[in-house]
Amino acid sequence: MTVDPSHTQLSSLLDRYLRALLDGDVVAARACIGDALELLAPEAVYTQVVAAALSAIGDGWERSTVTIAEEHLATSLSEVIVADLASRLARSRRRHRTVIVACGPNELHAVGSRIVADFLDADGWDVLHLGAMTPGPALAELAVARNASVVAISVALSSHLPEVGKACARLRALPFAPLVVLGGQAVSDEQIARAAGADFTAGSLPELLRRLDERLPRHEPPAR
Ligand code: B12
Repeated sequence: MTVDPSHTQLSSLLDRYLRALLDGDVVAARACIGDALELLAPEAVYTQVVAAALSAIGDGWERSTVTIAEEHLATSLSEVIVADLASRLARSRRRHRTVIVACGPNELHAVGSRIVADFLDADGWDVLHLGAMTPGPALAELAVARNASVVAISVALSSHLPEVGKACARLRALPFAPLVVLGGQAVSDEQIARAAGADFTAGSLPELLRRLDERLPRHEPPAR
């Protein structure tokens, strides 16, 4: 059961969680996530706690109040938390369609792509998650080999967009071209996604699931 949490409750929880991340204290971090799940739906815990904390860590790193070691510790612990949270997502019937999720060429920011992969898996897609720095030719090769319906690429840095554009062009030139979706911090709107050669982007994970479902609807089982 989740209720609308007060701003104060959430911000003190976020402070505790941030402390746990910076201390590298997995027990405390898990306890915070347990408390967050009492206040918020699992989907909201990803955005309002896990991603919000990493964003604060990034700001601290930029201002030199968070060290590189602390940032690495926090990211590594966040990966554990994200893996825990995946089992809390409501699961849908399988779609029998494959989605490849990957970070674009040169892209090391991989936590977001893992979350995208977990949401798609829970929504019934067969997900192949390739993680950081996936070269464009490898992506196209796998899309053919596994007959992928969708390729979702995560891009955090705008400077990576030209190489991502080349990867999109390769995918679109395939005989049975998959839908190509871009997202992540460097893809803040549809125009950026289209300019790079993608079909679309989505401003949130629920929107991603909805738009994919519109383009590739789930096959209904035959009526008895
Ligand atoms: C952790 C981290 C790293 C780690 C990444 C390790 C890893 N295993 O992922 C390391 C240390 C490698 C790193 C390196 C760098 N980083 Co860094 N990093 C971060 C940090 C702190 C957290 C990133 C994160 O995981 N966020 C949480 C996830 C959940 O958020 P997300 O990725 O945005 O994903 C969400 C959405 O965007 C969306 N989404 C993601 N992908 C997709 C895909 C699709 C298809 C869709 C629809 C949606 C979608 O869904 C997710 C869930 O909501 C951010 C701070 C921040 N504000 O995020 C900086 C940050 C992104 N990094 C930054 C920088 C500058 C760098 C470096 C250039 C630093 C350097 N000088 O070396 C390098 C670049 C490395 C590279 N080649 O990619 C800057 C980028 C600024 C900018 N916009 O240019 C940031 C913002 C820090 C800051 N405040 O300055 N970084």
